[in-house]
Amino acid sequence: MIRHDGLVLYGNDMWSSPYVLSCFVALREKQLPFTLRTVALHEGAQRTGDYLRTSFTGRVPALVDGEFTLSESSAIVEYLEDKWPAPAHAPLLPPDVRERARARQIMAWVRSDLLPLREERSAEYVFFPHDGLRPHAPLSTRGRGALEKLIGFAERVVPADGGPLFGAWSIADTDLAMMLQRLIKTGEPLPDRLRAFAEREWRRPSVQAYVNAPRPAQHRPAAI
Ligand SMILES: N[C@@H](CCC(=O)N[C@@H](CS)C(=O)NCC(=O)O)C(=O)O
Repeated sequence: MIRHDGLVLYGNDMWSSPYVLSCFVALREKQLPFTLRTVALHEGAQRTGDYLRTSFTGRVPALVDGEFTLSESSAIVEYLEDKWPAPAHAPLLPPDVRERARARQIMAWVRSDLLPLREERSAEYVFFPHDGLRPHAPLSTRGRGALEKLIGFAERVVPADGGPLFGAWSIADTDLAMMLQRLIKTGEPLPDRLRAFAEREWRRPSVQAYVNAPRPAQHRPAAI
């Protein structure tokens, strides 16, 4: 039997990282017991020797599985999927090889594109009350371009009923919903189908466990 009692997930102490969210949801969906340890990014704790011995990148998330450590959220998700596969554990990716590839396409895309949107509609607006945050300015031309790209892409992949992207839940649903929540929480109009998709995904218990985690009342930005 594979041991999995040493799992530790490192996340930021503000609980506002979309990348940690993805790994947290993956662990919860697989029903793997784990400890979440927080790293104070605003104090630069990710750049100290202690954390750098655990994390290859000096960023969150990082996963510790016994002697093994891993950074990069998509690598962590894939590791969990490989080590604790379906049917013994809930799948994180669709069973069909092409749908798995398409799910990975979405995962890679939300992590590598839409930078102006990620900057101008930061994840803090999703996880913190807005009265403690710098008010968000209207989107710049680049930000609006990224918004239009996101909506156009999402309209191609979200089913008409706003249900899961590949017939059953996958971690790509969480990743895409996180990106759409940046718009919902900052009052941008969204097509009904996309709003329904993102709000349904947000009600998922594994996502709610992250959304409702006890976090500091006041957001403190990361040092970088
Ligand atoms: N590509 C990485 C991105 C991780 C990342 O950017 N983490 C941010 C928090 S959301 C971080 O640790 N920032 C602190 C720093 O870079 O010093 C992943 O998917 O895990």
